[in-house]
Amino acid sequence: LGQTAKTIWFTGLSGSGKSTLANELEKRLAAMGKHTMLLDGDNVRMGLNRNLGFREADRIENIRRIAEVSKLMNDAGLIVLTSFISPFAQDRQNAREIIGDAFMEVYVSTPMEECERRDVKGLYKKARNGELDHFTGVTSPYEVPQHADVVIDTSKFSVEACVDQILEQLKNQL
Ligand code: GGZ
Repeated sequence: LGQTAKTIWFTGLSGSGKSTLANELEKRLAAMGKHTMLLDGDNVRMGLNRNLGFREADRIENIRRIAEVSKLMNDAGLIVLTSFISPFAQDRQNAREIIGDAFMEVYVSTPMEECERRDVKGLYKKARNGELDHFTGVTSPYEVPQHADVVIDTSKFSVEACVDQILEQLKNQL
């Protein structure tokens, strides 16, 4: 394909803006002639991982499978973008080891208050009301990344500016 494989691994709370940034980055990469694959809840949790929920063991297995699939797609030469909360540091570390040098971690650091204010799907409200168990940030932990390659707060910058920041980091690596 004449391109260097990468996995751009987005992590952050529900509502932080991971999928918005991943989708916009994918468009920008496509415009540069790059071949990409975006993995998110819609295409992974509905299919390959449909037997997994949100308990700790299920999240661990969710992320493990996504890392292995990303690795396979990198081997096929694709630039992979993954958009999952991936709340546990150990699992992100395992993903980094599975994927190797191609791995790039993007921490979408939008504060919890802003994610909860957005509450696009009403899930924070449900979690607060006790209608949704194991909800990240409310009744399930999110371990803040200590070694992210890029850290972006979507409450401070436009989508375009956030994507520019990621592309700046990717520059010379593609
Ligand atoms: C967290 C949940 C939950 C619970 C459903 N906790 O904002 P969304 O809706 O579109 O994205 C969230 C998505 C999280 O799935 P991931 O595969 O990214 O999670 S993990 O990486 O931790 O395995 C949210 C929705 O699923 N959702 N229930 N209890 N998010």
